[in-house]
This record gives sequence, structure tokens and C-alpha cells, in this order.
Amino acid sequence: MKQPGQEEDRAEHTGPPKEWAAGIPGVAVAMELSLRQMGPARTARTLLRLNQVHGFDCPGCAWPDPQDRAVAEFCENGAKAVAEEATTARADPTFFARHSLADLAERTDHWLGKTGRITHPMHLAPGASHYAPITWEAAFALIAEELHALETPDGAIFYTSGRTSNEAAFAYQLFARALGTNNLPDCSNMCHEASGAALTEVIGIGKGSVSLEDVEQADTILVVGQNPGTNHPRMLTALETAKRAGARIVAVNPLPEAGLMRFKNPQKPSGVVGRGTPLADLFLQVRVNGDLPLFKALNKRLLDAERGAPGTVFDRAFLEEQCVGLPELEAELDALDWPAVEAASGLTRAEIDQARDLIAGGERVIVCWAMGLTQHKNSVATIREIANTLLLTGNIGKPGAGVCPVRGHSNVQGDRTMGIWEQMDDAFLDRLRDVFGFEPPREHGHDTVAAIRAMRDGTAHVFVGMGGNFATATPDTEAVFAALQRTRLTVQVSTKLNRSHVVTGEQALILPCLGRTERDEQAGGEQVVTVEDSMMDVHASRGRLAPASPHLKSETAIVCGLARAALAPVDGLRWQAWEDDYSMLRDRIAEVVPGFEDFNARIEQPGGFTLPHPPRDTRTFATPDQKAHLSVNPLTSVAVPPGRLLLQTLRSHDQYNTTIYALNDRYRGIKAGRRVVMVAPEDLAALGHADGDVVDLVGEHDGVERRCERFRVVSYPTARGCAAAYYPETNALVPLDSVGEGSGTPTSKSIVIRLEPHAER
Ligand SMILES: Nc1nc2c(c(=O)[nH]1)N[C@H]1C(S)=C(S)[C@@H](COP(=O)(O)OP(=O)(O)OC[C@H]3O[C@@H](n4cnc5c(=O)[nH]c(N)nc54)[C@H](O)[C@@H]3O)O[C@H]1N2
Ligand SMILES: Nc1nc2c(c(=O)[nH]1)N[C@H]1C(S)=C(S)[C@@H](COP(=O)(O)OP(=O)(O)OC[C@H]3O[C@@H](n4cnc5c(=O)[nH]c(N)nc54)[C@H](O)[C@@H]3O)O[C@H]1N2
Ligand SMILES: [Mo]
Repeated sequence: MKQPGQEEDRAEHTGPPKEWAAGIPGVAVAMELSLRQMGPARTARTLLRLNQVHGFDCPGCAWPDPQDRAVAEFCENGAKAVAEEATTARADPTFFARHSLADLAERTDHWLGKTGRITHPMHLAPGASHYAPITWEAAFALIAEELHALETPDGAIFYTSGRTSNEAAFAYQLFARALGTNNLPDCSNMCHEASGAALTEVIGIGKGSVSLEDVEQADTILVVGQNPGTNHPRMLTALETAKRAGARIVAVNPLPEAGLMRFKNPQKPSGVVGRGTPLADLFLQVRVNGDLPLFKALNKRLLDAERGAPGTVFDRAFLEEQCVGLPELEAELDALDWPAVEAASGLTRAEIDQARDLIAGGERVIVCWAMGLTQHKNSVATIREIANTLLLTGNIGKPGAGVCPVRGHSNVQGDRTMGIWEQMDDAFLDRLRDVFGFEPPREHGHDTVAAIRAMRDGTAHVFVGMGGNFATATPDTEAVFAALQRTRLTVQVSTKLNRSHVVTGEQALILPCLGRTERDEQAGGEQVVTVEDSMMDVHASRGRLAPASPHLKSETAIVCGLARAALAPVDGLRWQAWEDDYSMLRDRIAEVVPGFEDFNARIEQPGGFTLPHPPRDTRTFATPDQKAHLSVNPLTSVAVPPGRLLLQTLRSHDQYNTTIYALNDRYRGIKAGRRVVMVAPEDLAALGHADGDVVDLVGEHDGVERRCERFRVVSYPTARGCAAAYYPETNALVPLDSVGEGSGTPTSKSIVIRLEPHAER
């Protein structure tokens, strides 16, 4: 498909990937960007409050905050996320009067994001050429009217992105369920769904089992399918601490990512000069989607070592007392097909043995991962296989060891805890019934992909997005645009403009909300909200800046206002009281969600509190038989026909998901544009292409061609047979019908493509 700005993209390839991340350029870049967007006073007021005990939670990633915080406990990319929100630019009614919808549709994502904060509720009437201001009351009444016109509440979709606070998320799912639907898709469906699914099955809880202290105490850390130098920069500090205490780090990635190779800590004088700390002791350059074969092979070689010296590699007592499935796993590993492993992983047995020796020699092993593992067809199986590695060696449920899925959005984990999920279990729904006095629907709702299908097929007519950018974050862009455009009403609760405001239903509303950085004043006084990080720490977040406009409402107030307009009164549902004072809502959350007892009191403690996690806390497993489950995962990998490449879609250093901060990717040597495809030099030679060529990326899934035009070829040291290009430009290539088994996550890290010389058409 043709995309806005594709002809103007001037991507340059400036040199090989950098070996180190962070350091002076990191902080300097952050300060420069912040000063430009916010000015000096706002920069000081925001950045110094970031991640402090009485400050606000960084809207960047979900990495936890340490107990001893640095004065500047933020990273370059956290600073960029804050500057993006605290910008002084405004998209006000004059702006919308100047720019028609057709004009906005021609603009790039980068341009849309730079228009600044939305100041007023805006309405696109049927057939209108421009958005026009609307009052909050009229907006709520319009949504209520459209919801009441539905044949069934399941004709509405309530999407959530992971920045939403616990309070807003809880109110939002409660509203959807009181209305009568479980259609609560979220960004997690496209993100860590596979981690939750796999871990719930094998250890009885879908969340990571390590704390920040565990990471610092580990002696062996595998970082698999993750680029922390860009996406979780503060994680590098923890890795550096572990490293200084003697830990060995293994990076598993098709790309030699800068942050994994060396780290310069911008918080320390020693990080400012010199070459920084080498991080990875071993770099396994796995092929895209080669992790299941890799971990199966690792487990096979651990088994061989255990057989050679019984009791030295496996944790026999733990396996016997607390795990099931060992005989089946051993039998399966014994039948492992080595040529298939080497072909699919791109790794030799010697390389795999180096990693095996580190794991076998370690006392405290942690495996961290992110999107490189979760966005494949076999992701659930891959993560179960990683759990096998840790269970066999007794590395779950003891200090310094465990599973560490590193979450993305800053409150994506909390939103799930609050019930944002299309498949919440009966126990949760029973508590909603008991506490609020209505019968919630029991049938599972639509996840993200099913929601797109429902809009496409004309069974869902109203779409509400609580944050996020559904139009471009989701797969199969053309199909999604068509689906959204078939609806009667699209509603976006947003801070800034994005594609989802331009690709609309017959009518559209933009409901502008407060961001994390801003003061939240309600009738009951100044409010705090809470979030849960990747390691289950729940804490308060207080914004301090004056709101970007007096017409903004908080997300919680928006949900409460909508609920009052759309629902018949129910005694237990006290929307006005909750809007006035969020602590009243927290009292209800404490009754519904396990682990939140005394919620209001415990967020007063510095740093908040940590939710219970049975494997981490007591080495117990809340599975049906109270055991941890070793699993048998048949070896699978994506078949790539000759002349084709396996494309992964990833983030540059200058973006936050679909928000494009700037057009550079400093660590990877890319500048001034985003339409690049990175391919190994040997593959380029074999395919008859060279660095600088302009090509189309063409997908062939199920015989249907999907095309993204005009990408500059970059010769890059990625694994053979693979390619990498940026999300969301390439989402048009991700087939809607290609999803993870057991997760439903679009397979945005394994798309078979061919390169075709670009022809002007
Ligand atoms: N600055 C910034 N921070 C962010 C975000 C952002 O966009 N910008 N996004 C946030 C969100 S929502 C998320 S989910 C996280 C994402 O954090 P990441 O998962 O680090 O993000 P990606 O850029 O998708 O990087 C995927 C990594 O996996 C590797 N990879 C790809 N395929 C494979 C594979 O098959 N096997 C292996 N072993 N590796 C593979 C890629 O080379 C890359 O290093 O970051 C969060 N933090
Ligand atoms: N091809 C491909 N597709 C992917 C991925 C990939 O790696 N490859 N990654 C997937 C992943 S991991 C994720 S998490 C999803 C992300 O999907 P989303 O969460 O839907 O997308 P974002 O780009 O994070 O959303 C950005 C928008 O959120 C709004 N916003 C920002 N802050 C706030 C706030 O405080 N409140 C509200 N209400 N709105 C706010 C702004 O309007 C901004 O434009 O994308 C997925 N899609
Ligand atoms: Mo994510």
C-alpha cells in the first residue's frame, strides 16, 4: 500500500552498528529534545520528578524503579516520552479548522504526533470534512446513543493501550461488563500475551518471577529477543550491577544490538568516558524464529551433561518433589533432530554448548525476553521450552533466578491485573457480581484480531480506544483501515493526534485526556493514580504540571462520565463518587482484585507494595495439581522458501511504538528516514541487491500479495536469511490471519517476504 510521506523518505546508512549504548550522547540528546519541546523550566520540573518516590511514573517502559534512586532516575528514552507528552505545542480547534480530515490523512505519523496536545473534545459528524469542537456532555450522549442502538452490547469494542492507570482500567472494564460485553482487547494481545499464556500453564501465574534485586544477584543472565539499549535503557543499569558482581550475560538476537554489547552508564562519571562495561559474554546470533530449536538443543545438552555427572546439572530434589513431566521431556529430547536444530537456529552445536556450559555452571540463572520471542507462531511453545530450561536446573523460585518477561507499556501489566482482558476467569467475574450487584457476561469477548474481524464482518459497530493507536499498531493495515471505516462510531481517548483519528467510522470523537505528567484535580481534591511495573510493584504516580488545557478530563473521569450517560443506575456502581475521589474506587478494587488488600494505605508507603507471586515468594505453584509443568514442545520453525527472507518488524531508537520522535536510529547507523530494510551482506549478494537499492517488500501469505513500497536496502550484520524493518510502516505486511498458537498474537516478527526492485507506479 502507498503510505503518506513514502516518496519523501531520505533514509541514510551512516555506518556499522554502534557497539555501546547510553553515555553522554544519551543524556545530551534527551536534554536537547526536552528543551526544544518544553523549554528549560518544564524540563527541570518534569525530568527531575521522573520515577521519584513522590513524582510520577515514567510513561516510557515498565522497568521497575530501584529502592535507592539516582537524582536523575530516567533514561534518554524516558525523557523523550515525557517531552512528547509535556510539549508546549497544541492541536486546538483552530488547528482542526485549518486542517481537513483529507489533509490530515496525507500527513506522516511523525507529523501528526508533532502537532502537540489535543485541547478540546472534537467531533467528526457524518460526512463532515473537518473535526469540530463538541461539549463533553454531548460527546457522552452521542456515545450512549450509539451503544443503545446496538442489537447486543457485543457490537461494541473497548480497546486499551498499556499507559492507562489501574484506576481508569478498573473503571473501564467494569463499565464494559456492566454494559454487557467482555470485548476488552488490549495492546497485550499484540505484545506479551504468549508470555502470560505459557507461564500460567507451567508455573500457575502469567507474570515474571524475579525482582530487580534478583537481576542484580544473578550469576547468569540470558537476554533473548530484546533490545534494552533502546526499549528498556534502565535495565542496562541492573545488568551492569550484575556484571560487576561477576555475572555472565548471554545475548540471543539476530542483531548485534548496541546496548547488549557494551554499556556506558550516564549516571556515573566512569560511564561518561572510556569504552564502558562490556556486557555480553556470549552473543548467539540466532536466526529469526530460531529460539525454540535453540532452547530445545540447550535442554538436550543439559540432559546429556546431567547424565554424564548425575546430580550436578539438574535440581533432582526439586524436579522430583515439585515438577511433573520429566520422563516425557527426556524422551522427546533424546529424539532431537540436530540437523534441523542447526538449520532453524543458524547456530552450531559448539555455540550452543558454550551457552549450555554457562547455564550448567551457574547457580542463579535468569532468562529475560521481550518481543523477539513473543510475536511468532510458536511463541507459547518457545516460552514453555525456556521454562523447561529453568525448571530442570532449579532456577525458579530462589533468589537471583527465574523468568523475566520484560513488559512494554508502563502499566500494561497492571491493566491486566485490573481485568482488562477478554477472557477474565469466573472467580474474577463472581467477585464483580458480589461487590457491585450486577451479573457480568461470561462468554469470552474479542481479542485484538477478533475485534478487527468483527468490525470487518459488520458485527461490531462502535469502537472505543482507551489510548493507543489501533489503526497502525495492529496487523494488516489495509484490512484494519477498512474495518474501522465500516463502523458507525470510533472514539479515541487520547493525548495526541495519530492515525486512528484520521481513519474513522461514520462518525468519530476525540476525547482529550490528562497525561501522567499532569495534575489531576477532581471535586474531592488532587488525585493520584497507581501503576504496576514489570516486577509486580504497585505504586502511586502524581503529575505536577498544569494540564495542557483546562478542557481535559482524566481517563478515570472520562470512563465515569460515559458510564453515567450510558448505563441505567445500579446501586453498587457509584460513578460520580469514584470520579470525585479515586480512593473510593481503590477501596472497591481492594475487594475484587487479590493482593490489593489495604490498597489506599499501602500506596502511602515509599515505593508502594509488591503483589504476591507464589513461585517467587514460596516456590509453590498454583496450577491445578500444585506442580510446575515441564512440557513437550515439538520442534517447529517458519519455512522460508528460496529467494525469500524472514522479516522481523522492530523499533528504532527514536520512536515509542507508533509515536515517531525523530527519523534516526543512532545505534544502528540509520539517519533521516525510516523506510529501510536491513539484510545480511551475503544474502544481498545472493539476491542480487546492494546497499542503497530501493525495493518493495512483498509478502505472499496464503497466496495474497501484501506490499510496502520504497524501502532503502541497508547492508547490515543480521543473521543469515533474515531481514529487519521498522514497525509500524511494515504492519501492512503482517497478515491478520497469521497469529501465535495459544496467544492469538499477530506474528509481526516472522513474515516471509521477497524484495522486489521498486518501480514508480
Ligand atoms: N524507547 C522505547 N521504549 C519502548 C518502546 C518503544 O517503542 N520505544 N516500546 C515499549 C513496548 S510496548 C514494548 S513491548 C517493548 C519492546 O521491547 P523490545 O522487544 O526490545 O522491542 P523490539 O524493537 O520489537 O525488539 C525486538 C528485539 O528482538 C530481536 N528479535 C527479533 N526477532 C527475534 C527472534 O526471532 N529471536 C530473537 N532471539 N530475537 C529476535 C530484535 O532484533 C530486537 O533486538 O519496549 C517498550 N519500551
Ligand atoms: N509490526 C508490529 N506491530 C506491533 C508491534 C511490533 O513489534 N511490530 N508491537 C506491538 C506492541 S508490543 C504493542 S504494545 C502495540 C502498541 O499499540 P498501542 O498501545 O495501541 O500504540 P501506541 O503507539 O503505544 O499508542 C500511542 C498513542 O497513545 C496515546 N497516548 C499516549 N499517552 C497517553 C495517555 O496517557 N493516555 C491516553 N489515553 N492516550 C495516550 C497517544 O495519542 C499516542 O498517539 O503495538 C503492537 N504492534
Ligand atoms: Mo508492547
